[in-house]
Amino acid sequence: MNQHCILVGAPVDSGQSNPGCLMGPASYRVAGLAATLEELGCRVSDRGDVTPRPAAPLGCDNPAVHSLGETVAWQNALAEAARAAMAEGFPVFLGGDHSLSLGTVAGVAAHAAAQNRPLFLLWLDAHSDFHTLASTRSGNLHGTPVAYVAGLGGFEAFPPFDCPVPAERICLFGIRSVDPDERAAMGEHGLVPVDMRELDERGFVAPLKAFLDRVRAENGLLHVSFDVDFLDPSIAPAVGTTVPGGATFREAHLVMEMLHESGLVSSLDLVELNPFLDERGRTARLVVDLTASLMGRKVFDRVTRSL
Ligand code: 4U7
Ligand code: MN
Ligand code: MN
Ligand code: MN
Repeated sequence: MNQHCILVGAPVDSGQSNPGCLMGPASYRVAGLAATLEELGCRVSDRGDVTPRPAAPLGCDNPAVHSLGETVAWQNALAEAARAAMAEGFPVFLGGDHSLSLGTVAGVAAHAAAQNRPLFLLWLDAHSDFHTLASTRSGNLHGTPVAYVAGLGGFEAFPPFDCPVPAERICLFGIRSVDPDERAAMGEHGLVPVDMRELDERGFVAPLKAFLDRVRAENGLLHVSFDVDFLDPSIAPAVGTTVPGGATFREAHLVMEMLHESGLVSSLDLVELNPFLDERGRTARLVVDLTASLMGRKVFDRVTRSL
């Protein structure tokens, strides 16, 4: 794989209330992400961490919402960094909590629009992240990025997003925690997630393949947003919002291997790792290994058996 991987650190911690995600980029670097990608034949440029401009305090009608000004400052800085990185190669955004995708997806979408190509979004997550500023009860903005990039109203405090991703180009995959307001909003918007129940019944291959076939048919760009809580907490303890019943080790690698084989992925977020909650770096190392699978490493070489 001769990709030019651009590592962009996004130590965002303002989108939730469990401090520690700001250590994520450092943890991936310590776990050897750059060297791992180089071993696979990628050219790697580590651009260091993005620094937002000083945040102006911002408020909104929902008193639960916190750190709005800070999150908007990150969003602006990351949208700019994402757009620049897309012009150069394959960006890997090292989070940071999931509010960073408010910025990365905005930047990637602007790039796709300039190229006149449709943008598709694969959201690997336990949660649907479909809250608006009005509906969030926790006030944690890492629960809002899908609604924002889908173009829902109720984001007046945020920079306007003029190239929303239509529902049929968004695949929420691995979902097992949806709040009532999110469920209602998804229903109104026509967004049908691929939840864990569906994956239990149909397996991981058929639903993922169906989505990838649509990306290919429309010559789309594909942004993958990988929330570490997509994984089962037994293999990935370093997240603030664990939900039981997540993807196993092999299920997650299979997703990444299929993504590699598709050749369709054009950018990647790695979000929600909280190294403060990790056990001797095992979650960080697992995410590095999953990224390696996405970039072409085979965990198990396929054995051809002759009968
Ligand atoms: B993540 C939650 F209530 N829905 O709004 C909320 F369950 O980026 C969780 O997917 C949001 O980790 C999780 O706070 C956001 C909660
Ligand atoms: Mn999540
Ligand atoms: Mn998320
Ligand atoms: Mn989380």
